[in-house]
Amino acid sequence: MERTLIIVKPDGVQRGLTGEIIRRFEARGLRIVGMKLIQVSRELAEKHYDIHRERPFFGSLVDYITSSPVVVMALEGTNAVEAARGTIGATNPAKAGAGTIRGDFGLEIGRNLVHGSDSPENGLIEIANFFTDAELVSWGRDTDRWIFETK
Ligand code: D4T
Repeated sequence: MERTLIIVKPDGVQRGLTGEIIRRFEARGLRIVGMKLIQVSRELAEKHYDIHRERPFFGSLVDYITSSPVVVMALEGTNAVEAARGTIGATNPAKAGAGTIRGDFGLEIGRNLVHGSDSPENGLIEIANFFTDAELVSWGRDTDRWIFETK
């Protein structure tokens, strides 16, 4: 089943929104298969944001994600990547719709609260960057058949 990496960024953790953010993904039906609070190193941040290395905001992006602890989650479900990005909202919170995490809790692009992988391929790569195999749990919920039609 498709997997995506979610990061509750430093502003989300500092503002006490971690529980609310996790709640939204759980309510959506996504299954948590990995979760931990970590301090991201500059090395890991630069690896995670490598695609943005040449962009003018790269430095501030790395400073931001390493500025305070984050909560990282590996989530699993049908169309997990697209579903999570819908729940997160547009990159710039100013343009994110009401009802999305960024639309409900954010104002600025450099404080956009949460990261979600942008493709199933990147989901697997990013999860492997943040989690060891031993930290990921394959399990089933008793509610899965009420969320996944094929279960
Ligand atoms: P992430 O990767 O954090 O989930 O964000 P998105 O997938 O929605 O957006 P992105 O990869 O295009 O941007 C990554 C990260 O960079 C910040 N950013 C982006 C910024 O500070 N200024 C900018 O102009 C852009 C495009 C916000 C998210």
